[in-house]
Amino acid sequence: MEPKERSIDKASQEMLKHMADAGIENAWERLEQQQPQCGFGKLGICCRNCSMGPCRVDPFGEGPQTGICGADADTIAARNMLRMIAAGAAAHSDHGRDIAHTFKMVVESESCDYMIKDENKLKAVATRYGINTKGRSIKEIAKDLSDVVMNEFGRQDGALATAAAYAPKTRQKLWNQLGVTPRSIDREVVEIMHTTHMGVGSDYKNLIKQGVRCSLADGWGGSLIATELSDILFGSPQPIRFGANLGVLDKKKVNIIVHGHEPTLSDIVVAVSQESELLKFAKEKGADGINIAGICCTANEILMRHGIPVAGNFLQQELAIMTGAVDVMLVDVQCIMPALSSLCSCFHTKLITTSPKCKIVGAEHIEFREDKAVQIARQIIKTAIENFTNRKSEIKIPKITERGIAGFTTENIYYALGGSFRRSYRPLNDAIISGRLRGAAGVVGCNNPKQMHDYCHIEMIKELIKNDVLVVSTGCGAMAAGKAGLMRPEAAEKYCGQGLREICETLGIPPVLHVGSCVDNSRILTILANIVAEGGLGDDISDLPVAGAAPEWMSEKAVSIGMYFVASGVFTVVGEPLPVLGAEKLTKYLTDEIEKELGGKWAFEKDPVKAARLMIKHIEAKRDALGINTKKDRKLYDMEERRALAI
Ligand code: SF4
Ligand code: MSK
Repeated sequence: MEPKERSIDKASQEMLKHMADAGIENAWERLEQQQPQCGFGKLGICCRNCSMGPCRVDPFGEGPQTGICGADADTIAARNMLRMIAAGAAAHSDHGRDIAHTFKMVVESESCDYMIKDENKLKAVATRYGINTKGRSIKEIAKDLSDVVMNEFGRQDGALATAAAYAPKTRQKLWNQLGVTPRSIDREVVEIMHTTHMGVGSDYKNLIKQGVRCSLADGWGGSLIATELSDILFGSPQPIRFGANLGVLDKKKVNIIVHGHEPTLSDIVVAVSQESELLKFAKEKGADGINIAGICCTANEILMRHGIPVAGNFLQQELAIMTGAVDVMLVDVQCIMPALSSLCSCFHTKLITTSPKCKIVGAEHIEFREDKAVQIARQIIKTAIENFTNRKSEIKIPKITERGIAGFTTENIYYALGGSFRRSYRPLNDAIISGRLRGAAGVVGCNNPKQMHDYCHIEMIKELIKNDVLVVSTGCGAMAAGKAGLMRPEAAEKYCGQGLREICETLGIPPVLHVGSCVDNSRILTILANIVAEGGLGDDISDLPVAGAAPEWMSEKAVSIGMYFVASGVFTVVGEPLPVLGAEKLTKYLTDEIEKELGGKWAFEKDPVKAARLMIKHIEAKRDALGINTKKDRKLYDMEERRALAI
């Protein structure tokens, strides 16, 4: 397959050719080696939950229709899906727990390498949980908040305080009625593992109920805690310019790529990298400086807060090493291909793992400890500087970089969408009600070599913004949009329909708003909650003219994310179908019947333009239901009437 058929990204195409010329394999070739992939696995109808199996159900109806224990296709596929949700929710929420531990350390220690950088956000978050902030010191407030969030992971009684503090009341009422209110984060993950054990649950609807509850503990729990505490500790993002793609690597500088998800170490690496002593050491070794760039969501975290450039998204991790210019690939957790180890051994690149949860054979392990963060960051940077002199192969960095604006959050979107003087979602709601904006869509998630790299993200986004749908994006999808120039304000003129273009041009914002990393999908939830609270667009998230999509998803986290969006009332389209198609009743339930219960449902559509049209159709149907699609006569206001509008 030609590079052009694998990726729409020019820099990636260049590196894919370079890889082919060098005879080095990559994820696309390993996908080809896997063909044909197991049909039972794809359809979700194989089970190895006990040693009577593995069992599989014949999708053509000729062979066995149950496993040895009698589990049918719907039970098996539902159990498999639940275990994906459990893994995804655990990954996000364990990330949240790690940040919560760092926060606790800051609260308890007199001096450590971290501090509370955003005191206003601390107070705002504490207030949400009902913590008194008046007349109290920052430490006192932070201590109470730390106790509350720590309790969220292992609480034994009651329900998740975070979901109660952030989700719209109408939604909470519905969850209570349906019995899916999350109780505690760890409990919901554990309960999935119990429920899906051999001989426990076999009613597919009841199984999905637990999947819903666990995913809610992720979105409105673990992920949300990760986002909020990261803002408090590392600073809330503000709109910031950034560069994206492999061209951000610098041949003359020491290049360190941070890759994974957790910002705790990378945030310190960024700060320490500009210390004069380290810069001097780099100079002594012949380098012009120290260049930090990111891959995957660690990149998004430090991009949003420091404007650190993005080297690439998930499928570019191997391509970055191929440049020969990466002195250290520093990884934390999640989305790190084990293949990096053998690939790095072809170059001088040092692969450094830092988490006890993520060790890779062949990588150097420098264990990260929050209480020694600066010391460890310095050690890693020194290792990279020393390794600069070991570069052996030809350096080949594609001269391709795009620029854009990132750093939008639930809080600063007020300003971005309303101008400097109106701290409210009113302008956004009004734009939707007037029809200038038809609605909003979240386009998020990974890359997957089964789909042309970045193609589905970009084509879907273009179709949405052409139809006046504002797009918010996270994760690798956001990076795809950034690399394609869709996060430049100028993109509005080229790609948007008239309504969205006018809004972008008036406010100077891009038509695609970068709202962060995978855990920051919680920002999309809280944006939706704010739109509901602002009023005029129904009483619940399920009333809003919005939709979500993960056109190139691959990670189990995406299944948890998709499920919590559906459970929050959002129509959610994924490219690669969930592995449930071998289970007829379950598929119908997830893509149709579940909407009557939760207000949201799943859809599977690989063609990104067709998928975007499904989303637009849904948005228009919601507008119809709200009664805001009727064309109103233009009204000329006199001054008194204008004052009465109070805008
Ligand atoms: Fe087979 Fe049932 Fe065991 Fe699964 S749990 S492997 S379907 S016997
Ligand atoms: S990094 S989970 S490939 S978005 Fe968050 Fe990208 Fe998906 Fe990993």
